[in-house]
Amino acid sequence: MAKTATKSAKKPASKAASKPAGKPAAKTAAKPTANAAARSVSKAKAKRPPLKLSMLKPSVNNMTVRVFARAAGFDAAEIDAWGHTRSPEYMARNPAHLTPMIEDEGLPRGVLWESCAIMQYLANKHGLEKFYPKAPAKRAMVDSAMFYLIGTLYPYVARATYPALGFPQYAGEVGHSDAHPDRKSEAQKAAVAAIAEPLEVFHTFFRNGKPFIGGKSPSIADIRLAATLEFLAVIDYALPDWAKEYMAAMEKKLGKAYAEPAGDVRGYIAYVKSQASA
Ligand SMILES: N[C@@H](CCC(=O)N[C@@H](CS)C(=O)NCC(=O)O)C(=O)O
Repeated sequence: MAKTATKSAKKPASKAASKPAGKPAAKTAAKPTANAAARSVSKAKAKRPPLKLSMLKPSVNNMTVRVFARAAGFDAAEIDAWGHTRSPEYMARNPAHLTPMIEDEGLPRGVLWESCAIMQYLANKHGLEKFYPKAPAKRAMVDSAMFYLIGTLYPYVARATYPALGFPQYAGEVGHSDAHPDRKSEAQKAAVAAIAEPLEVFHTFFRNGKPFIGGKSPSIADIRLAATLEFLAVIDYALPDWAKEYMAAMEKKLGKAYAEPAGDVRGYIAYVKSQASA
């Protein structure tokens, strides 16, 4: 399932890598800054060591790590990888050509991709128990929520939103085929309908009456979930009240650490929506 999510998520950026999809993306990402790392320091005094992060601004996979880096107080040097993920230099380091990607000397291959793995690694390395509890049982629930998201919820979200976002879907799917537009529309609607069940699981099972999956404060699973739900705005998905309140609580709790990267995703969505209604 994770493979599915990865494949589905690769596509948009593949396209993005060769052809920027829209104005905000162009604004935010078309100016390649791969060689000119833009410092993005959270307003709060950075307490962690510098972090080199290759990212794409319109992506919720990237938003996840960008929010975490800010919330955890890393001094993140964000490198806009727009248009560079398939370059020989990038692929020499990261043959999966994916973002987000961090560079860290402590890693066997010097780099790490996959948003959840990055947050787990950084939390482990720097003892950030607030975001990723150490106790095995508590940690297992955070891991379970993240795997469930990547393996089950995200593929539905991708199939439901990528057509509207202008991102291609992955090989083998109706949306990727040359099927009649009606068939593609049916497939998209089926994916939209499928979102409700896993969404409810996050609410009833993982949150289980608590404000966040992590309890009183957001865990890395909460950051991953809230960022993922941001994409649903592109299809005006009717989020249940609890989910709206949950996202608002995430933003309130994390402040600019959440709002700043979310602003890039929201800006992209606003742009594609304005294009669709033009
Ligand atoms: N499951 C991965 C998905 C990562 C991913 O698909 N990244 C896309 C952007 S959303 C990417 O960088 N694609 C670039 C490419 O394929 O060239 C994660 O959570 O980090």
